[in-house]
Amino acid sequence: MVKDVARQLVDVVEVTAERLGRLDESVARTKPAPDKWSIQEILGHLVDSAVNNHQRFVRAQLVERLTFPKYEQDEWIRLQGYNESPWQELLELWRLANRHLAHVIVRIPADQLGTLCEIEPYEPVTLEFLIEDYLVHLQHHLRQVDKQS
Ligand code: NI
Repeated sequence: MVKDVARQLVDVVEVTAERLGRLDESVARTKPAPDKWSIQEILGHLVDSAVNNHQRFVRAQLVERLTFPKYEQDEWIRLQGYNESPWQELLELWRLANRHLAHVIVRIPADQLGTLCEIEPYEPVTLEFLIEDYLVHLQHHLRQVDKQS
């Protein structure tokens, strides 16, 4: 149920933001290896995921079938300089972007959840799948953050 996803989303971001808020900025910015993301960069990637999915979740309700570009994740991180963002601001941006997304998700009418969404170059999936997968992706990266903090 997407309403469960929305509830879990709020719970997980509140608990995580509280915990990561106590993390030292220098730890958040440490890259475990030159080609690996720091905690800040992972959070930045999750902001990118939130803003892209925000667009998908709203746009999918306005069309018969959604076609939307993917985002080039490493390039997005590099271009936005996430490792130089103020840590507390980035964390707050992430927390609030997700709270808003939860607010959007609970308002999607049930009959819209089957709308097909094609995120190029992948096969089309339903809006419901995108919403569920959004949380799975977020949790995957939070486990990565756990290991690095
Ligand atoms: Ni990812």
